[in-house]
Amino acid sequence: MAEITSHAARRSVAPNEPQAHNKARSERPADYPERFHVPDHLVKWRSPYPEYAPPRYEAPSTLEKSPDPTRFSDVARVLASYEPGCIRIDGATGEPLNPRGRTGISGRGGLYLWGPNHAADLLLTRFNTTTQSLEALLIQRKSGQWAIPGGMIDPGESASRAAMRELKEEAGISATTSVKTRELYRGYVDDPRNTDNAWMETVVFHEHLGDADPLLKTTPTAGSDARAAQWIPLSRDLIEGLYASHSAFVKIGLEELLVTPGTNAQTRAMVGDLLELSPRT
Ligand code: RP5
Repeated sequence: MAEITSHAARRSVAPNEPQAHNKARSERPADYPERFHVPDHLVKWRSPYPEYAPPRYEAPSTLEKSPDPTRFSDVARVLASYEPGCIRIDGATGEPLNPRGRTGISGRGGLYLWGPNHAADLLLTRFNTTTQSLEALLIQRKSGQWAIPGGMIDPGESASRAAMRELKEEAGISATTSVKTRELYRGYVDDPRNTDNAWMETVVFHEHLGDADPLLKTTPTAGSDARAAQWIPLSRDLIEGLYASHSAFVKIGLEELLVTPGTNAQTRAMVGDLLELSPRT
């Protein structure tokens, strides 16, 4: 299996310009308690919120399988974030603080690691010449939401290898050729599992496949924990409904397509429509 080649066209969120998170304070997996209400103006830790009393939650699977100790004070490893300088420790509890602010739940929730939990994602797009539509390879998560293929990075594994492994496990596609993939994004994910003390970060790669790409010879087959895997025509509604921050990742990928030499005129027009851009002259 070929290693993904990263290019410089990478985006990350500067740690001194954090964006708000929304799903991490409004959505939750079925087993999570209800989140303590965090209004927009009280998301940032620096905004005083004396009434803030989030429920503490650690899923049974986290307590059973996490390689981290139950108490953060017993953690020996150094926390590493994809957003340098963003690890802050709460002076009161001694636990790491979510860099985007309050989530309405403390503890690790369903995430195994204190602080950042690292994933890798792979956005594959193509122009379908038969249906004349711009498509993305998507998987349907257990929750029913559509997402780009991706998953947790194993210990010692590179992000690019993890992305290729997840493509195989979730969509049944083996990239056996030299895939030239762009690294689109590296940083925080607005994931419904995030808590005040544990959160998702990811590296997202993107490849726009040409008509003759060997990867197109394989029909996607759902595997691992995916309910379905298929090429789906992109629409604004589909993009907006994607899991966690995947909508933002797809939009970044589409923006990159506009500035990529060789992108055909039909694809450019479709991307412009999806991103609601004015026609280019
Ligand atoms: C998201 O969760 C990441 O972007 C990635 O797609 C996914 C990884 O979690 P699992 O699919 O392994 O649960 O935050």
